[in-house]
Amino acid sequence: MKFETTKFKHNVIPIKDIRKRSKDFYNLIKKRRSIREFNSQDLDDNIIKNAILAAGTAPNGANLQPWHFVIIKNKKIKKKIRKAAEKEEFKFYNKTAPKEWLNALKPLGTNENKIFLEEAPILIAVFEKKFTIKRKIKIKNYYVKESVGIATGILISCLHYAGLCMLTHTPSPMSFLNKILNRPTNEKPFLLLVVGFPKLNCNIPKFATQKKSINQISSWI
Ligand code: IYR
Repeated sequence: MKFETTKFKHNVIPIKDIRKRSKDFYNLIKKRRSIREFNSQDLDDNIIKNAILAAGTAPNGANLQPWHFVIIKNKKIKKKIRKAAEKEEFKFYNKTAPKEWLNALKPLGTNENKIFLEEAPILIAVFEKKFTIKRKIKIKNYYVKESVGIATGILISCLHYAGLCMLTHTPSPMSFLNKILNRPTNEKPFLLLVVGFPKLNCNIPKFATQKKSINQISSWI
């Protein structure tokens, strides 16, 4: 493909508004919390569609867009995913997880029970594509983890901005998602986003509300 350009149109905003908007965004995003208790209130497809389209604008390696999103609404499939995830999580919590890891998870109070995978109205399985197959030819993708990570961040930000709650769930290993969702082997599950509204009186771990200060997370030189 040859190099062509097109004019960039930037929306110029006065600096005082930029200041305000940066603060507004921080005030909004700092309210995001991972929740694990969902009610079953349905969502319309357009809300999720817009969030997926937003994720698809993420900066990524060579604009090859190495991602695929599967939106799961079907109750039977959610049940299958819950069963398979709980099987893996049981092994994790009772056999394979190192003590150190289990200790790090203690303040979150997580365990192998993943009822939310059935209760939440929407699951979004995010897949990363190490390569793409076009007419039986393998096309390599670049910076796949970075690209899919950024896309997922935008997806989460969009859903939170819209007013929804989420959990980024990462059962390990997640290859059961390929089987259940019928995805090809060039796609690897990146994470499972559980989306919906919190149950009445939904609890969250206090520990997760404590965020590091600006001095702890940044150096200015
Ligand atoms: N995948 C497990 C364990 C887990 C791991 C991390 I790191 C967390 O931040 C939370 C949970 C689970 O989902 O329970």
